[in-house]
Amino acid sequence: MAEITAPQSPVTAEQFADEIREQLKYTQGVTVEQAKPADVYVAAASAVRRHLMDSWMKTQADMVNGNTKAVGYLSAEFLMGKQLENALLNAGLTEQFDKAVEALGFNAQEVIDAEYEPGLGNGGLGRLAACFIDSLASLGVPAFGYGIQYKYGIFKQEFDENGKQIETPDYWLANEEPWGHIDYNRDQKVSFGGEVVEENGRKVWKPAWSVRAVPVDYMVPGYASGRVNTLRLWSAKSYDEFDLLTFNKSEYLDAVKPQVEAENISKILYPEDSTPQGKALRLEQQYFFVSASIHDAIRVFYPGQDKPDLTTFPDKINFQLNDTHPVIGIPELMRVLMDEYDYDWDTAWDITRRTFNYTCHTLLPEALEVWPSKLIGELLPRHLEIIEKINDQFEAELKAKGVAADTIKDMAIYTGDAVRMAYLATYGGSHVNGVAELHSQLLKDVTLKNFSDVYPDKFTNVTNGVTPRRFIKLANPRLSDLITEGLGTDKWLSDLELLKGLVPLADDDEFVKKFAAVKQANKVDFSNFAKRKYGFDIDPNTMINTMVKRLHEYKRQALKILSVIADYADIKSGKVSADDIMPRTIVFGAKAAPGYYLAKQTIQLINNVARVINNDPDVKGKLNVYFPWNYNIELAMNLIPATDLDEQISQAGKEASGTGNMKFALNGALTVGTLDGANVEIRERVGAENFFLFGMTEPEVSALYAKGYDTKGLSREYYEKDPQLKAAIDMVADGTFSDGDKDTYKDLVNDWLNKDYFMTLADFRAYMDIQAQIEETYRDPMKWSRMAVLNVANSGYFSSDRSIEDYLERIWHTGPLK
Ligand code: 26M
Repeated sequence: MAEITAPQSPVTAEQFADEIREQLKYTQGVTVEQAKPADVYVAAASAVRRHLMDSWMKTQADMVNGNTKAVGYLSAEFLMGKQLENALLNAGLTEQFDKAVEALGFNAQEVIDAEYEPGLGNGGLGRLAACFIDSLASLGVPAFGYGIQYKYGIFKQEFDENGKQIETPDYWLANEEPWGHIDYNRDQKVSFGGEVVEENGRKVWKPAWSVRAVPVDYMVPGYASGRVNTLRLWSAKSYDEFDLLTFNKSEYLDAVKPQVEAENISKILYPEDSTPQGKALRLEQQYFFVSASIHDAIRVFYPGQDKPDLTTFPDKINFQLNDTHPVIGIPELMRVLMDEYDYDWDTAWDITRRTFNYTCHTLLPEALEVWPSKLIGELLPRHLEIIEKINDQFEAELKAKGVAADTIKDMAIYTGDAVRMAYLATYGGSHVNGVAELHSQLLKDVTLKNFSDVYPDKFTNVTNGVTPRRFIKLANPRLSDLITEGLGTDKWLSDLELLKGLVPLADDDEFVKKFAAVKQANKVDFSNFAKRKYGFDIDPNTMINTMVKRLHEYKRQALKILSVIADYADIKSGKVSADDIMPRTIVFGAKAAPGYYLAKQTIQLINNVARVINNDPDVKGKLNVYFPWNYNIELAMNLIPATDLDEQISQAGKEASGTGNMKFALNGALTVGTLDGANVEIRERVGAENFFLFGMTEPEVSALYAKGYDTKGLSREYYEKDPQLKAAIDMVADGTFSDGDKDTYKDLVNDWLNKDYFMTLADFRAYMDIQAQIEETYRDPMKWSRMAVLNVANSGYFSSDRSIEDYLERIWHTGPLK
């Protein structure tokens, strides 16, 4: 029997059932007989929360009293996923819940499913934040996640009858939400606009308007740590509500206008995840949550003190800036220290610099936020002054270090017209990190080269990771049991490198067969899930080949769909017989930013390729394409464990890390991928022979740009020279996937033939070749499964626990509560 160390609550299933009954009766006012699964969900959630309460309070007390520095993870996004299952696991109540709910006459899965998934993030960056706060709690590190409780999360994606993406609002708070606790007594005032005046030789900011930031607290229970941290999401309320009480103006309806405007600040998550637009509301959101969080941290760590010694602030808490979105926190802390607490500039700067660190999540220059000075000046006039002064000091520092004048100009934080947030973050904090080794290297060599030349010691790498609790234990219980059986312990859930112990089992045919059976059972489950949720008929006896991620040109969903079209064209032309094709089901999941035209065209193309191919009798069911709409955490948790082959095919040098790639490898999918982001490190660890590598490397990509690939239209040569590629593109152009209309995809086709910035065409041949090799391998099931076992066994490094340990050692210099 395996050694089981998972947390166990002392409460019995019967007692837990009683607790649910109590909640139903005394809080919700429904009898068990009247209750629906959604009622039981709310009751169970409230009951679990009660179980976590003591640990939560103790963790907070220890954090304030203790001698361990805390972490404040400042992030505009936390993509948490459903909470109940995770809370039950970490509270040690999973079994009791299952039994209690059955005893009450309900189906456990139905109760779990009744939770509405909060979508307070766009993609990788938001999900990473969620994995990180899980790991911080599981490691017992005192931490706050600080963000925004958007009223509307990422849009719900639907497809219209033409296969086009339709966005509908995600009003996730339409039903009772039992997790967030609104704490009106711990609000903060956040001000905007107005002007800066001189009074008695001091700068005084006279803001024009203020909003009330009200914290909504979510428990973040650690796994097997006994610790429960806090995710504090700010919600914007109007102070004018108070004014309304004494309202006596004539325009009654106009009176609520300011209130509506204030509450707009936390109304909606921006659905763009690159090429940020300089929108005032977005800057308001950023300042809103960052200012409230900084003041909150001061209140938490110096309780009841009017004149706290804030020179110790960086010893109490370090703020991690999750991308540039919270970087306005740097001038804000300067302002707070100087204007609210009377520190001089140099002291304030020293404190600020020791408080912040910055994580960059991109390589695309257009994704680095740059704010127009005019906008900052209107919204935050005092901050603009401070930024200008930071820039003056920075230029003087560079000059003193002997940096050339034109380089200093290139490095400007404040250009006169604009403020470059990545530069402000790099200068204003202690450390800068990228999110995978290749990414961190490219940051030093390209994106932030000048900064790395002047401040080489600031730069470091922390490779991303994912939480094994949600993405193995909860998502893939069968594999979890098999791992525990194979290792003889379940300790791997808090020490994922223990998966290495599975390496010898890759040579044990019995184990490999069990592993294959787990995958097969997961595929059957997924097929049922897809039928229930989407009405799809997925054959679980085909290879499940998945590409899920935001839709971006650089991620190259276009490369995948062109390869499918090429295979289809081969069947239609009789070059290949459908009988010889290895049966495959290709599953896409992707949301496009609402204003991203080519991304939306790609979605439309994929949907129509699916429609045509899935219904063509010539294909004989050998090639199938499905595009479940509204990819989210729930779909990920169902699809990843069922996947045989995962696509990570971004153009080399563009994907900062990727985290889906890690989830798939840990769930025993093989990867077809480029040498990009964390793929590089995954391949190193699982072994080159267990990874399907193809395509140009980053230096090769750079060399091809230097030849003028995108500017001289070189992609057309690839089209002309490769008949299979030509056939595929021609098929898109000739209306095969648009009922004969030749215009539907003309912009997409035009881009491929004349620009193709992300070199889809240049990598096409290599991609087709590797797919042929993949088919050959898949035809040997034992070989494939052995490779998959080795992927699982060697991916323990990609736990977010390891990422957090790297942050602790390299950046935060702190550790668990004592
Ligand atoms: C910025 C300004 C205005 C509106 C939206 C944004 C914005 C929001 C999200 C910009 C970027 C956003 O996310 C970027 C992102 O998800 N990056 C991904 O981060 C992952 C975690 O590090 C990496 O694994 C991915 O490679 C990287 O693309």
